[in-house]
Amino acid sequence: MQLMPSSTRRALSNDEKKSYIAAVQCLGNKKKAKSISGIPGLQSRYDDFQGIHSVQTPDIHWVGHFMLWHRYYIATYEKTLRDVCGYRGAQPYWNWTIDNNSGKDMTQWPIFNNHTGFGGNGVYVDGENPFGIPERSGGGCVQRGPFAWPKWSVNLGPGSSLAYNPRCLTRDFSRPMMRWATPELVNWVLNVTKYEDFAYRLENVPVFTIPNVHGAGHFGVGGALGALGDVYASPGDPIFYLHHTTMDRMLWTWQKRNLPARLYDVGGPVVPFDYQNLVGPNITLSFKVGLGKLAPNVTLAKIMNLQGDVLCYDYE
Ligand SMILES: [Cu+2]
Repeated sequence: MQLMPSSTRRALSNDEKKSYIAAVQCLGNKKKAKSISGIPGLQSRYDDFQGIHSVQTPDIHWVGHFMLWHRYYIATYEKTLRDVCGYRGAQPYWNWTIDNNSGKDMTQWPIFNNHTGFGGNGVYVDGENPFGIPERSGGGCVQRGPFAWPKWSVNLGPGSSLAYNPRCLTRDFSRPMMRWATPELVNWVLNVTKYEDFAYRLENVPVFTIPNVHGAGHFGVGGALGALGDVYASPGDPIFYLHHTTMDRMLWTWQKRNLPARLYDVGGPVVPFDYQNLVGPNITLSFKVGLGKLAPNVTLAKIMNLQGDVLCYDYE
């Protein structure tokens, strides 16, 4: 598989932003982009991506291949936006450190703009907050913008449910969680020599007292009741892809700092949380990741290089 060449940068023009959002909306339209995953109940290509993430969630988080599975996932998503929906631009990333340090209220951040972004917070609703997400401020439906109901519907979840369950996109901003998105924390993740340590630092442990940049995007936006805070169903919020593209960019940044040593360095457990290898081995370059019917299975060796046999893109 060969992806179209693309370069990814922060400052998109309004037209570029709109064309990306239009392509995502197209992917969610079952008439324009009919499901091919074969997972019962799914209707659109967008559902396919959310579905395959949900199905694989127990095998692709807190493992060595977490970042590489998501790399392949996003690259395939970008390819599908191009092939199925005629998208001509690049897959954008959301550099949250810039917004986080801007001094502006989250509602003012460009990514949440109702006209050129993804719309903002959900309306405030009372609800369960089992993990004690601080200062949660929404939780209900996103009211405006391109992903407000009924222009957009989240069709799977909550949690691991794959039953067709169309409902509004929810967000539940937490400013304190978003404050984890600092350049200092990014640098801490990058400042290791082995992939295994990079991957561990990036994902860290799933608690809400130890800052990590992965959690910042998920819980700063998704909070307790928002789609993006749902480990299985989080790709129901299109911001998922911009958040994870930033982390893929971090991985490439880390690789590029010493390509001879890092282009093909992998490690970390096959089994979630098995960092001591008490249950299984570490991943190797011959370990395979897949996306069901959405793309062929590939070995990790094939997706280490952004400009190799399978992938063809770069970051600015
Ligand atoms: Cu994920």
